Amino acid sequence: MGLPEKIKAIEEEMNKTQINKHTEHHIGLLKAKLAKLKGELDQPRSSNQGGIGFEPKKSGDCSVVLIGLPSVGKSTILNRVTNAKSKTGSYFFTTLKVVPGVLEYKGAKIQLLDLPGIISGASSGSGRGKRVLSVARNADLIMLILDVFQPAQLKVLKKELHNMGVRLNTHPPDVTIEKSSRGGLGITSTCKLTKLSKATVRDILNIYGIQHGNVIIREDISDDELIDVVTGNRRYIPAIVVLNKIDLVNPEYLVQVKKKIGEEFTPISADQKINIEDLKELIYNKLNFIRVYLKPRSKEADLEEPLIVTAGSSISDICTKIHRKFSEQAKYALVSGTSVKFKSQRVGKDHIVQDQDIVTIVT
Ligand SMILES: Nc1nc2c(ncn2[C@@H]2O[C@H](COP(=O)(O)OP(=O)(O)OP(=O)(O)O)[C@@H](O)[C@H]2O)c(=O)[nH]1
Ligand SMILES: [Mg+2]
Repeated sequence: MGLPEKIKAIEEEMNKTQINKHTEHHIGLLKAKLAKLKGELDQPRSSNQGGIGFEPKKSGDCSVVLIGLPSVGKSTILNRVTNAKSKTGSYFFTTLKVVPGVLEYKGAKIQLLDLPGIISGASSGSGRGKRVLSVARNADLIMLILDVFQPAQLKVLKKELHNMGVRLNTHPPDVTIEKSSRGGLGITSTCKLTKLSKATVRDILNIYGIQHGNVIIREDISDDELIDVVTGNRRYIPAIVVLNKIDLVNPEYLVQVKKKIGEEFTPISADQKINIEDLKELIYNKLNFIRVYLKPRSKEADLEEPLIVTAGSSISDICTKIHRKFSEQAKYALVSGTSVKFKSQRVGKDHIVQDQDIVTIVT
């Protein structure tokens, strides 16, 4: 049996199995086997998936992608919020490759990437859809763009991204796995596990060839989340939902859509310039930027042009941002601001900075 047949066989078995307390363990193992096989299926192909126009150069402080079905208005949005001129049209698949644009906002340079539209099944095909979704894997923020008349497209977008290993608006499960060469598997949980048993944890890890080591589980995870941890190539990315073309509907209609979508979204009209400034503000806020002022030794700090980094950045991250190899040369830093107790406090490279800190890197 080849990989695709093995995958199909497991999927069929999963469909046949009723989900209840007795089959939980069995289902968990099937899921793990399926995830492992799917990972194997993707491996040899992933190396040459790029192709012209699909490996955008990262520029600016971070990158944001626009994902949506064809003709929902992705290119119109890009043109509206950035300096770009991406082709738009009233027919499907107007955009055929990645088109970058830059949004300058509050001192940050945010790269937005307009992408070709994806359709249901994109993640399992071998065509362009998969390449589009791989671009999303490297984003700092994903914008899920919906047509005002098709709010149900949100489910399609989420499913396709999920199949590509992208987890939206959530953090990596708080689980550590330390492998060793013998001694069996020690499984400790610091909280009550209500969604899977330790026996299931053990068997799922066995499927991935982990027989010895220590596992510490610090939150009430599901079998899917454990599989995400063992698989290791999942991307945890913040996302926003944007509902475009609201110029075509009345406010009552929007209330109905709100009920259907069941989560926060930003209603806009790229064409009629409605809520565009709110959208820019939301993008900026979601990226969680902070400003850091660099101060050369024995000179004044540059308060005009802050360095923009994401919240949670360390001195080391700042060095890398200044220059790729700068972190190796840096020894420590002198910091003034809310992240320290004293002015010009000496800190190590793993010190986490806060908004408006003044930083001197010492090499
Ligand atoms: N009424 C209205 N039409 C819009 C709006 N935004 C975009 N459109 C129209 O919708 C059509 C599709 O817009 P595009 O920006 O090309 O859509 P796209 O998502 O980039 O499409 P693909 O590249 O084919 O995936 C065009 O005819 C736009 O003029 C809007 O806010 N309101
Ligand atoms: Mg387009």
